[in-house]
Amino acid sequence: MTKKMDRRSFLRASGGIAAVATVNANAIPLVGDSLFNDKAEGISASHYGAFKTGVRNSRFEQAIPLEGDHYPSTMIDALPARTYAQDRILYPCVREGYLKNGYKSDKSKRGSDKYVRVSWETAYDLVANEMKRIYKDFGHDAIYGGSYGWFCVGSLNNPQALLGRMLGVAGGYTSRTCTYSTHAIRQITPYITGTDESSAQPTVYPVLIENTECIVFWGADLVNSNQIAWGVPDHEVYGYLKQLKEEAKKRGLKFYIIDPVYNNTGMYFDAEHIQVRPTTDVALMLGMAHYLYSENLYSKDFMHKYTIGFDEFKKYLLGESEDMVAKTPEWAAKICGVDANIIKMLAKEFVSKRTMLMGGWATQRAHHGEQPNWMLITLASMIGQIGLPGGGYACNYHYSGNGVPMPAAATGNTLSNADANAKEYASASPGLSGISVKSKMDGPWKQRKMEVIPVSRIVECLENPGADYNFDGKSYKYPDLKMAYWAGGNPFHHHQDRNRMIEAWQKLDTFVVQDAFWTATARMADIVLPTTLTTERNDITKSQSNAYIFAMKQASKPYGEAMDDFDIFVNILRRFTAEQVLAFTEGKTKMEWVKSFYNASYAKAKKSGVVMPTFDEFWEKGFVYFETPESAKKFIKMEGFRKNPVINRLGTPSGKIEIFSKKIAGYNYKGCKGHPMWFEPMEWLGSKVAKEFPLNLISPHPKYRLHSQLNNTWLRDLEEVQGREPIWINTKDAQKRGIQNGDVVRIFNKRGQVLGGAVVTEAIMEGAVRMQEGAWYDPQVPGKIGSLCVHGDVNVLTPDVGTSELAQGNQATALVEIEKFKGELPEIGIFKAPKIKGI
Ligand SMILES: Nc1nc2c(c(=O)[nH]1)N[C@H]1C(S)=C(S)[C@@H](COP(=O)(O)OP(=O)(O)OC[C@H]3O[C@@H](n4cnc5c(=O)[nH]c(N)nc54)[C@H](O)[C@@H]3O)O[C@H]1N2
Ligand SMILES: Nc1nc2c(c(=O)[nH]1)N[C@H]1C(S)=C(S)[C@@H](COP(=O)(O)OP(=O)(O)OC[C@H]3O[C@@H](n4cnc5c(=O)[nH]c(N)nc54)[C@H](O)[C@@H]3O)O[C@H]1N2
Ligand SMILES: [Mo]
Repeated sequence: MTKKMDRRSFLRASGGIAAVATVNANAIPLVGDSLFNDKAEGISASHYGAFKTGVRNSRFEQAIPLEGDHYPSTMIDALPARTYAQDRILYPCVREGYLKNGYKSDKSKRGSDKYVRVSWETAYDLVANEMKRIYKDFGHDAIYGGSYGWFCVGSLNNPQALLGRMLGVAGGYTSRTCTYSTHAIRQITPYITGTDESSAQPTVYPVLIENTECIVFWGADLVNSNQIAWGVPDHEVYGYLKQLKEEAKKRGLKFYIIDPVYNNTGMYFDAEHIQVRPTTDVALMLGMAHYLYSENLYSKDFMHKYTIGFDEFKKYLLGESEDMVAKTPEWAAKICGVDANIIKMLAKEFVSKRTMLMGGWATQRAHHGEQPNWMLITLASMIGQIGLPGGGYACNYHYSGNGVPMPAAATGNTLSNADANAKEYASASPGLSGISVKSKMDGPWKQRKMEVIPVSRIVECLENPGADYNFDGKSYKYPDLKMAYWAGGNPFHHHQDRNRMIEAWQKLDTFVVQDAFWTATARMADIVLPTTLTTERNDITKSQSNAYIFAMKQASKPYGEAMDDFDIFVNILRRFTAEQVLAFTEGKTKMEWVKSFYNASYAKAKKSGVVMPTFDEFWEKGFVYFETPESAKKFIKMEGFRKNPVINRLGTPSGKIEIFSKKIAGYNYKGCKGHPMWFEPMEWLGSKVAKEFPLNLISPHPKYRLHSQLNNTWLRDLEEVQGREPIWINTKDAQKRGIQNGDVVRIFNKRGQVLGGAVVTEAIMEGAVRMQEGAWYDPQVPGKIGSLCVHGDVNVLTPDVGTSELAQGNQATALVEIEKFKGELPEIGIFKAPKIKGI
């Protein structure tokens, strides 16, 4: 019998090892009270935060943020509503034409065909038989299982990792590399600084609060996008943002926002708005660089000691190479729309104050998106404050609470948030999150087969089977895909150029979708499999900050016939062999897996001298909390490199910041050369296309959704205009078109057309319009290519063209025209489940 452990015995002095955090049972946040609870108190977690579950009549009716959540997000409140949304998938369904004719069905019927309810047994048979046919006739790489997307948190029920594991065990598949978030930045920055700058740890906030004099939000909306995290957020970052704001009052800390939009962060900090035309930031930075150089204001010492290749870049900057044009502030002003005198003022200010440049990711989600981050690092180098307290740059303050001091994962919290943001090909490999299973796969499966494509090239791959393409210095061949299996992502939201995509998708014999809701993606599937939501199953996860491990306890029964992703995959493998089932489950039940993840952390913690509660104690309490060591509050990005660039050389060939990269120059790419450059994007306000489509649309991340998630709840009411996704338009642009605030408008270009609700505002600059990503695609004529999307899916309008041969990344901007919508307003149909035969 285990004696109930004294809480204090969890507490342990760090024993002189500063980096080791402790488990602190006393500092544990209590949870708020539920209004109603008819069962044992539950706790669960999400990308929006951890919460306590309020249950009544066996229904999950309330999500109460944990007290440990410093600034709970509104999105948490909508979790019960989404559980019982009208568009939840109740039963496995098959498209009528597919049920009759299988893989020989008429694929142009996808989107318009009826669905038929089938039993789970029939659904499993259909999936397994089709996989077997494809393996036999076409080989493993004909099945696409990349399945990108923001599935719910949970170390066990990670559908993407589980799908990879199932397909790996069954016979292999084609997966993906990169993410829609960081496609260009994560490909280019390792060449420049030796690190993927999208995930590199930035200088922590306490250091900024003490030292920084000027903060630049450069296409970064910290106040909005920190609401969510890839793991579970505790929103501690908002406390630091508040301190920064207070600091500004005390000692004149200055804030700039460089953005076409006066975004949430600009407003919060009352920042000075520099209106830059979309996708022209590189020109703006070049203008600053030219001024710093010609006025002799830049740090020669830094350039000399810590960078290479300034000479090659300088020739370009001064107009002595490439286009032979000097990149003066006046040159830049014509492109980016910022007055030359302001460009000079900014450059002078940044170099004379302790300045932190905070870059976001929208600038790299554009044609030639490799350039902005390279140029930002070049500019920061010229400013010369990299590695100093509060100066330099970072490209991820806007994301997942980065910049908040946190306990190192070495303290025992080994649970992983990995996989969808997999860094290398290898880490996209099958494996339950939190544990590597590769080494455990014995038998015939150890030759697990997996190919990859860059994630955003999926449509190009479908259109060009067998074709060669360039990526990151090498040439590859697109596989000939026959089947795609999606679990935990929403490609008919996240991918660009919807109409082209619908046509390309017809190339697939079979499309399987596993989701909880009738998303636009599910409605394009041949086989639809309903999954549980997190509050309907048991799991375990950690906070993004490493400060917590959370128990995720089932609050209500699975809705309809929904099954856990894990069980769906086991049942498919049962159609293969018992050995394969065992390779997948390793003989463990789901709860045994959950326990094993906890125990792995427990063992690791013990090694570093931290005693965690036993699994049973943890499960009862609902969480473990690790304290942040003082040392973590002092972290300065690249401090070591600055102090000693020889010992702490960067992971680049030269060991320094590469303003010129011999490697990249050697690839001889048209769209990415040896140093950062201004390339004209395919569509921008200065291009020919702008004559016909004169407004530059940008598509940032939504305030009241996680991409498309939660759009099927009352959160829509907080923003929508006449039931349509809002589109922000400047007063002058609206006037020219006779558009008033609150009008329904039609937004169109050569790729397609959508309806939106006009928000006429000065918060967006003239010439630009803004529509958030993630509104559900709702074609007036379902399945029809070119049909008007009546709800406002921005990806009907965006182009699907890679950033360049280097990163092959996705874009999020486009040129469009807008007119007032006349005629009868079409109804929104996407949030009701389709009519299903057999019910
Ligand atoms: N125009 C434009 N497009 C963009 C962007 C942009 O800025 N502009 N941003 C891009 C970026 S950065 C991203 S990350 C992508 C996001 O694209 P996605 O991650 O694909 O979008 P989500 O809406 O989060 O889709 C997640 C889906 O997983 C389902 N799901 C959740 N939990 C589970 C589960 O446990 N099991 C199963 N089987 N399913 C589950 C949800 O119901 C939902 O349908 O969009 C990209 N697209
Ligand atoms: N609430 C909420 N938070 C989220 C998400 C969500 O869906 N909802 N998604 C999460 C995910 S997956 C990701 S990848 C991150 C995304 O993080 P980001 O990619 O950084 O976020 P975005 O909202 O796309 O863009 C940030 C800012 O860039 C501006 N911008 C757009 N184009 C340009 C340009 O050409 N130049 C300049 N200077 N600025 C420009 C936008 O107006 C916006 O203010 O956010 C994460 N956080
Ligand atoms: Mo993302």
